[in-house]
Amino acid sequence: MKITAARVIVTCPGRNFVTLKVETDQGVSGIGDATLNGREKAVVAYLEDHVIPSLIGRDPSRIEDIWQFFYRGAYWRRGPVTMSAISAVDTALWDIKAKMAGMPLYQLLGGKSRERVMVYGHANGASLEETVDAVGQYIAMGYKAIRAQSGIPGIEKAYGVARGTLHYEPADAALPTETVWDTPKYLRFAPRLFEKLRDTYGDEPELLHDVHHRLTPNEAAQLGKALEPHRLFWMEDPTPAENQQAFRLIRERTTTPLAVGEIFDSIWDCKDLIENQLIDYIRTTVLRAGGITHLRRIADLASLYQVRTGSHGATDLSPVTMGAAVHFDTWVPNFGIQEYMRHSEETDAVFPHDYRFADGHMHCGETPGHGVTIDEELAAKYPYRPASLPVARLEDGTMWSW
Ligand code: GCO
Ligand code: MG
Repeated sequence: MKITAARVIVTCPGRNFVTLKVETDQGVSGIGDATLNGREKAVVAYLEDHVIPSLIGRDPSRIEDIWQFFYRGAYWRRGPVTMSAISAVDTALWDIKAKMAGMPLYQLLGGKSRERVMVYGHANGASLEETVDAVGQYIAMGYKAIRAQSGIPGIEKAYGVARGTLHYEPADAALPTETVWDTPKYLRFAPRLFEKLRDTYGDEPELLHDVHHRLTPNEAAQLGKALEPHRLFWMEDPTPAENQQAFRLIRERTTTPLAVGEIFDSIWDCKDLIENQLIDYIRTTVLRAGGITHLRRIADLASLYQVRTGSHGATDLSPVTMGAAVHFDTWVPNFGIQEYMRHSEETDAVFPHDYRFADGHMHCGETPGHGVTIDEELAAKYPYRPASLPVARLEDGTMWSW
């Protein structure tokens, strides 16, 4: 069996997506997601100039060897551009292998560990009251787990809050939007939000919150402690994780569960956090962390330390990632939860898929492969539009983590 062609499809049905399509001499093809929000063209160039020429003519069934060729063989290892490209190749090859076997992807991985996959949705509002209402709407839609982000009095454009009724979409302008951040205002406000949510909806709904790398380890510990009475499912990205040991300072001071990893691209980014049991959930994805092949290694390492998975699933990850992720989640023994932000109708039409939401859970479907395809004719109707993620500054002008 041989790979005869591979090409990159860029489309913008409301937001940009980069998809790799791999074709074979057996008439079977597979697709992988290579979208890197705000840096899409860098991955397109990496794939077209440095990956595809070496892919043509290879045997697509040799998934592991191809992974090693592009990772170990590249000399310049890791980084989001390289790893998003490798992930797309890997996802497309697993899709092909599963189609050749006539099996849904989860079967190839080892079969079902569960019947359905719990997901969490994003509720947000411009004020505390609006956010409380938004959480109620998610409960009414059947969600068992909800992430709550709210506008903060005195802070303009807080992270995670949609403008108008749109789905939250941070890449909102060609050049980065400048936002302002104020930690003391946030630390005073956030515990009040979760107190109100528990008062309103009781103990049952799982509540999550994303700090988006804004706090120092000590501030994060303060927040974690203040949130303990409200029993969060997790507090996400409380501090930047370049220094993995920073999490020890948080861990020693609070029992609020910690989740990290949406920007990690290899097992090395997770190693100290997992081995030292500094986190509860690892958020690496099929898309960013080297595809199914590498994500499986991360999950296996995590399982040794009772760390569970909680893969990133924002709208900048295409339905191709969501499809592959739901198969992975259906198999992985140490599954925790899956993030699920709904895509726009335009996006769902470009990427017909088999996964299905029902009663707060996702079902992966039984179609051979990962169950997601691309309508190339429709995709061509939505040309690429430059869009960047915002940046953040403190009120005095200091650049801060967004
Ligand atoms: C999340 C994330 C996203 C990111 C986005 C960046 O937890 O879903 O933090 O909202 O900001 O994926 O591209
Ligand atoms: Mg996040």
